[in-house]
Amino acid sequence: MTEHMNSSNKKHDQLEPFIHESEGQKMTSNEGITISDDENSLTAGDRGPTLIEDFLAREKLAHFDRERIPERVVHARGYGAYGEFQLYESLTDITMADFLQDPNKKTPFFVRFSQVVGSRGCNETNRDVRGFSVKFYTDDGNFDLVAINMPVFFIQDAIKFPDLIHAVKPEPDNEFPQGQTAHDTFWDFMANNRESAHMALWIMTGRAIPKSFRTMEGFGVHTYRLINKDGKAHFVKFHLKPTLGVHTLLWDEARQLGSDADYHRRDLWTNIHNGHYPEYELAIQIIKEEDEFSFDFDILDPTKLWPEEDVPLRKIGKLTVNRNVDNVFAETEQSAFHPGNIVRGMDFSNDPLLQGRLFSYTDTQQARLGPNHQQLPINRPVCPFANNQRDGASRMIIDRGKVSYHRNGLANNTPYPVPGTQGGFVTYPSTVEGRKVRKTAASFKDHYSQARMFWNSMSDVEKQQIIGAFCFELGKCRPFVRQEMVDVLAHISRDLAENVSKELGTTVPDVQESTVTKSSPALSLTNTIFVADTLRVGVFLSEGFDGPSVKQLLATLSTAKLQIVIVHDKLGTVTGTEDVKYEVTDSFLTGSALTYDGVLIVGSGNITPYFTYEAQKYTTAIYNHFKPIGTFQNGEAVLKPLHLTSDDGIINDSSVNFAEDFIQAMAQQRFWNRPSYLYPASN
Ligand code: HDD
Repeated sequence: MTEHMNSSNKKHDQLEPFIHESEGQKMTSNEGITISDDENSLTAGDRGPTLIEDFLAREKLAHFDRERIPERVVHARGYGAYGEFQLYESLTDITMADFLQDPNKKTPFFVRFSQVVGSRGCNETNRDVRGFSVKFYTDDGNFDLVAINMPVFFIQDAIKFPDLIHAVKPEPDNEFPQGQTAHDTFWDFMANNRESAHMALWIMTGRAIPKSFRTMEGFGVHTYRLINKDGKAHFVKFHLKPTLGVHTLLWDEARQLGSDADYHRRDLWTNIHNGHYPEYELAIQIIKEEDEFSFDFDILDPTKLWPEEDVPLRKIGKLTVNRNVDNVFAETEQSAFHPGNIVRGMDFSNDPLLQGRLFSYTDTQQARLGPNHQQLPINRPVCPFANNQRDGASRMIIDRGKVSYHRNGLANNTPYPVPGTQGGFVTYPSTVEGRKVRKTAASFKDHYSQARMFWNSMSDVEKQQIIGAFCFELGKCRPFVRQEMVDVLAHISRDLAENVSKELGTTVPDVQESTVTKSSPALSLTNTIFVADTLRVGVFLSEGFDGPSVKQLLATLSTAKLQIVIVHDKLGTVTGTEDVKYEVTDSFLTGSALTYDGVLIVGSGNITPYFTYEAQKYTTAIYNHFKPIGTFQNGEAVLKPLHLTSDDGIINDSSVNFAEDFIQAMAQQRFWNRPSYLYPASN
């Protein structure tokens, strides 16, 4: 039994026999031969050559030589975990999907978060779209929601995907930059493929530099269908909404935090390990089939979103991520997702990007993992499976019996197909008509209206961030490419193009900007959820602090679900009056100001000059990144000499409800009224 064992979870039960413990065992070869010496090769004489007959050394080295498999062609860097999904209310009205019927049923899932561009070892705080793939192990087969953290995509047709990825990957002649979009070929692609205008804005927001996987939304992007038992279909889009809200880094923060390449996986693993289980609500938007043409965009176009104000979200259940993997290679690296993995009660739409994906994912898994990848423990369905497919590399199951064909008499014509009326998967009989053509539908040709709606929906701070991001990204490109992209921006918003041009030395062409005035408030992160749960408070504790009052304060903060990080001059313990002691989590040397969501400076009678110097350095960084600062007892003495120009988000203990006020400030997370240097032209 592993520490994860939970007998009510079918996936955990299924994995258990595959879990292999080496601890406490005698050492053997893979063939089971007991090894007596694992440090010395077999040689001819003490100082002689190694003998080829040394089957133990050969086996060990040859296996090592094959430890790596090809990384994913995109989304190579990723991190996964397990969880359980539970429905809020039955969806029988719109789908037959087994896992969407019974609110009492828990469906296990595996989730993998990823970055699109970088290689397996790239930096996790790079600006990039994030993948959010979920494999639901339903009782009726696997459903994969292969989502990203943005609701739209760069291109409309899958045939362009290789071009997009060639443009965004490191440039082939010199192979840099790694895992980033700030280079010529990417922006040259964006400027010359105008359908990407909407996505260009999304990737310049904070969403492309998420604060953590725990505070990231997921979007299925495409239009799918859900089908009920009467055969009635609805168009749907899938959303995953984090219960902590959507929170992002600032660009400057992302760059500094990048000194820890594992920033996001460390956060996810640690929070799951500590029992702070990330949660996401699964939601759908529904459009009736008869309303397919009622919108000013084509619902099959993946560069368009369905404004939530027009097509409301229906929250249908919750995903709780509650178990780390035992082995990243076996589980996360070998996981294989595919948007074509749908279950009875679902179907695709004609979205040309989705249609192309339906080919590409199985194909890539064959190349990366081989023809039997569905049999790997991580990918196996938890329901029974049987068919006449046989053999191939690394087959894991042992197929008993002579018969591997359909129709047969020898096995009583089994395995047998099940009619749609009795539980078999049936394709929705949508109508298809038309001549074979290679062309973009006229309804796919408006590239600027939703981009403009998105721009209109941003708060001033978000607009500043977008402008700043364009200044950085295009600033890394040659002047020709900068100008190409400013031309695109001018079609969306002249104001945006002018602000970016101010910094880049480009000129704004005289083109008609979009005249769309509509905005969608749901798109602005000012309207996300703000809670204190799991936020990290760096508590700067100096030796000799007032024991009882600090103890009481920190207990209150913990009750509000804040995570306390004790920071001190050095590791070990820090002791206050009445012998109150705390174990130090971070010293000023091992910690990093930007990993705290806020700070609490606790003074004492004997603050050391080193404490003052470091606490001030940290606090300045916290202040410049708009985060809350609390001072307790004479912590004020550390803060005062900094002469901070705004006291917005700075709470001192003269406040009657200090603890509550500080908790509330933590929940608010950023105080934008402070002087802003988000991009050079902003002042
Ligand atoms: Fe893709 C991986 C999401 C368009 C081809 N994609 C991949 C992953 C995610 C997405 C989350 C990581 C899967 C994992 O964790 O293992 N991709 C998307 C979304 C798209 C999209 C939301 C558009 C809305 N993708 C897209 C197109 C193609 C691909 C148009 C090709 C025609 N994607 C792939 C791939 C990958 C992949 C090459 C690489 C590794 C893998 O599939 O398993 O097949």
